Amino acid sequence: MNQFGKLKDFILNKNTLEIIFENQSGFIDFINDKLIRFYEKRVRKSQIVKDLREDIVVNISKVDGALQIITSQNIIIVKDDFMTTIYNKDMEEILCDTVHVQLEEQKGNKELLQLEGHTVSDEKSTEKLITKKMHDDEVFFGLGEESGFLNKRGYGYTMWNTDDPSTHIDFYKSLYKSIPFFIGKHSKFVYGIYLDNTYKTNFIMGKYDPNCFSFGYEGGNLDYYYMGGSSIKDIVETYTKLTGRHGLPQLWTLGNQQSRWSYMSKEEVMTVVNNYQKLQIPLDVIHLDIDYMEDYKVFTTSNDRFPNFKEFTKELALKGIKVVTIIDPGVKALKGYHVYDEGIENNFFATHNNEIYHNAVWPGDSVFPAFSSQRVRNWWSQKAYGLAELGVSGIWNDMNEPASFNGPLPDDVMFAGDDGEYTHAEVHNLYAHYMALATYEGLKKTGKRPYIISRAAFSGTNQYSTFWTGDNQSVWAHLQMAIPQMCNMGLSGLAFVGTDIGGFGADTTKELLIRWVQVGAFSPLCRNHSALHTKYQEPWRFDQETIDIYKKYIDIRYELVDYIYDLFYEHLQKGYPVLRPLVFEFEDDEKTFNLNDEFMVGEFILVAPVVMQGQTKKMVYLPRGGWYDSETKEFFESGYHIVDAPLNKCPIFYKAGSIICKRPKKQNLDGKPEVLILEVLPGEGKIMHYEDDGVSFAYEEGKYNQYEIQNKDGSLTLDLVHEGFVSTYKEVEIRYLDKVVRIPFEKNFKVVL
Ligand code: MIG
Repeated sequence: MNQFGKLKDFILNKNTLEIIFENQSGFIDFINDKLIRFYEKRVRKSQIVKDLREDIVVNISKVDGALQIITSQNIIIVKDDFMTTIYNKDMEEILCDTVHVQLEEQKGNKELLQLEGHTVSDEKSTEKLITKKMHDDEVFFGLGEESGFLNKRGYGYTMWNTDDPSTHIDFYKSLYKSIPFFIGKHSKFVYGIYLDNTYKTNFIMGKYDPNCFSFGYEGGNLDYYYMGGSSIKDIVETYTKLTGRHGLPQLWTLGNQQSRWSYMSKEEVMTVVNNYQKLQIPLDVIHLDIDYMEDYKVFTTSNDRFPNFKEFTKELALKGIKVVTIIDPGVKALKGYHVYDEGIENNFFATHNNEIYHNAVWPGDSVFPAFSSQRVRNWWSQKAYGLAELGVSGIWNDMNEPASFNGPLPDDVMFAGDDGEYTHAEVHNLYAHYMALATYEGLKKTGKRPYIISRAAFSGTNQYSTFWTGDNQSVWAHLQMAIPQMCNMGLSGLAFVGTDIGGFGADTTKELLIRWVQVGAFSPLCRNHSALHTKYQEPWRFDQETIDIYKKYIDIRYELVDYIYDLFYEHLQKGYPVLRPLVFEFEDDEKTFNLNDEFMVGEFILVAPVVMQGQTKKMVYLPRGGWYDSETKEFFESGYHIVDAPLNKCPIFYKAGSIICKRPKKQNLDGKPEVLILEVLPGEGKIMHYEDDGVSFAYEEGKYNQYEIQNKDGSLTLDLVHEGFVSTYKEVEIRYLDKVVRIPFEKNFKVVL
């Protein structure tokens, strides 16, 4: 692309370098040691990134008609047409602009371009491409929830939030979420790229041309961030600092959640809850799908099916159960319906050719709030707060791509914004983002940490919401895909994620449900959900064995809730995901690069689930260091092992040196435990254990405790390193292989194991 032309001159103004080319200027911001932004002048400022600028020193000189830029970490060469190469200090190449040879050769070959996922129209292709050299050993991770495998090399994706109800398969180009961020890794280098552009963007990771990968944008401006560092952890830390992290969740949101499209009445819900309690399978949350509403009108409740809604939520609260209700963005176009009337009166809805834009969703003829405007968000947040006043504890945002039944919204549907009006082309990918923000602002008025579950997302939406992967199916391929999907979401800043346990569409089987809960119990979001007209899939819908195994894994989940909660605190501090691929912990081990059927929860727990029908043995790869079977405490060296995995066993390993915080089993997460259980394995390890009220924002004022716990030289020490909360702990139980020690809880102690 000759967008920029010959390099002429440059101006350095603090951290910003303007490079004057013959056609237009290109800019580089040296934000900090790990973050460099490449861009052209934007029409509108970014709606996503945070300002992380620090004072740093750069040296610039002109060498042979190119610019040579020296920073504390890198040497960067910029040539004509803004062609840029980033090196380390020893002039080893990390990332290098190149020409997309095949694309250049095939100019005019519409078919190839289209195959690669680029938009080609007869008049003009609006896509602009950035193409980089792909190294032979280069692998790619990230890009959010896209389908397929952990390593994205050889695949292509389009970032355009999409609700496509057909079965999600490997070569799917777009799912519900758009996260234009990836991690590249080759030889000894690792880097991240975030393309800060909300229009439709394409990421073609060496799909056709083995020498290069490219990312392109179909509107807006060139604007991307290069993240450097020495590890994937560094890159994820920087990316999540740039786009935001999830705050601490309320503790109960880590509990078991049961959903169905739909539980059709109060009685049905009560039966589900009573069954759970009778079977003593822990449960904290019931989700209500669209049929709790009156005619699918958002912010109404059906008097027939759920009379006296407030009493209903109160009754459930007494049983220790929280209610989450679904909310769709589409507002039924019906005079006399208050949400519609208020929206019309105040111009809250999107327009097309200066008329209110209509499409159809569940309520039939519907209109779409312009969440990109603060006025609209204020209004919507009041409505969300209204639900909280009815005793609703969390909101489930569905259909927020936005989905529409009468064809897609035209590109020139207009949405009000805080920075002028936006076209649908520009703001489509942010629709869910702003809807989540509005919902967040509403639920925050309760003083509690908002719980929102969203289907669609953009980079940064994770500050307000948790996510599920939308409409999977009850097929083994989707259980298999759940693992790389959740791993890549975690690497892409989405910390609180899960898949519909048992699968949403189609009929699940006993075996599939069991294998799925063995994954779901370790997913940050643990929810069983299924579609209308499919087989019911609560744990008791099969046989006693299913109940027993389901209970076993939900019990394990509840024991591990504090371990998981600690990981959310770690996420807030460093941006690390709760559920992570092995490559996140062992990136120098190439056997982890394409490992799609194992994952880690934090640094200590390795989960190796069976994801194949009929399998009762599992080939497990264990990276360096020793590992212990979580049930038998049998020791395993690193390497490949074939382990037993009968239906009632998901192979789980604790890393040598692990300290795993557990709590006694209970039916739900109300109240705080009095016993701190520490499961300790031989070796060396260290954790920060975090304790607070699990509900409010008081932790932001320091009202929490933090304990440093160390496992070293055959002893275990605990030290209170931050005190701001009255601990409920009275006792500590230390489990060390087959030994159990109980001691009174103290703020500092040392126990010889
Ligand atoms: O067009 O609300 O992904 O979880 O049960 C289907 C009904 C609409 C899609 C969601 C699914 C939910 C369903 N919804």
